[in-house]
Amino acid sequence: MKNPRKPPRQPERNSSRYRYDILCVGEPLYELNQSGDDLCYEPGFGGDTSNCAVAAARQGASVAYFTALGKDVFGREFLKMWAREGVDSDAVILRENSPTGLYLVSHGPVGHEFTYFRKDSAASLMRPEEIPADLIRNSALLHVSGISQAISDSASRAVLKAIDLARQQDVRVSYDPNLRLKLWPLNRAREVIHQAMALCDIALPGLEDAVQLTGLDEPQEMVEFYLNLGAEIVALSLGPDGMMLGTPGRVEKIGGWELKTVDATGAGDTFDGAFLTELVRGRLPSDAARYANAAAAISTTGYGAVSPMPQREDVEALLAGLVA
Ligand code: KDG
Repeated sequence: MKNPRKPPRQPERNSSRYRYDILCVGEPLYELNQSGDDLCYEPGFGGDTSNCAVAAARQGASVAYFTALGKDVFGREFLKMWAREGVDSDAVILRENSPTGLYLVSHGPVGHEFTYFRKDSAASLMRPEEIPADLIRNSALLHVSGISQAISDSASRAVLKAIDLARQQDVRVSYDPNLRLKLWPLNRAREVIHQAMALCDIALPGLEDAVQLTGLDEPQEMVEFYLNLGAEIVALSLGPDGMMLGTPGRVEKIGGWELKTVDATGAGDTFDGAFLTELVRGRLPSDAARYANAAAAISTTGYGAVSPMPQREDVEALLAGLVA
């Protein structure tokens, strides 16, 4: 059954009600990314919702992030990185005795593989009562993900509390399933993710995740599945082939870009941040999708989740045909 919802509302940028265009909630992970064939790992920043926050800030959105960090070197590096990127982290909780999560990205013939060191991390201890209600009320849009819910039961409930507060305050909600089967089994993931996505306005699944979560074969059917679940806008990412966009009564394919990919880590998060920024700026979903496809393509041309993310001028140059 389609969930009952309020009439669609475009988030208004810079209206007096909202201090932030986008608030992201989840777990940042310090990143070590294999930069060549040998065991040489370059430091960087990851964590899907933090990636989305940075991508949005680079496109000009006003962004806040909420999580918990350890009082450790990686936690301090995240605070410095968000400050450099213009992502507000004032509400981030610092925990004395729990670490900031870490992951390795290794590259092989079938693409990238993640190895996590995040058990009992500061973010995984997130509890519903820690969710900052004021921050949600002051944001036009809340963005969360399946990873934000996979890291622990209490974090999962915290995400549901954030969604609930957003709905009460008429704040739009976007959700990327970001299925990570190293974190939880498929059946549990499907149940939790679809329960949450039924409460969201914007669904941002990737094709491989949607195949597993919906059990469907055709992208068009997957888009319809998420529209029926309750989203007003579904952006199904098809990787280099672009994306399939669903809005009530219309499903269309929007082509992608073939740039020289070296590492696709964070490309989906870059898509999310760019797409949400453009929606918040009042652009049509199809224009937002074209823009976000270009941003995501650029993000695959360098190693790491965050460092190759484009600034707005890079995306506009690609769209204008100024870059091959
Ligand atoms: O989408 C990229 C993220 O998956 C990566 O940065 C790490 O958040 C991460 C995770 O938990 O896999």
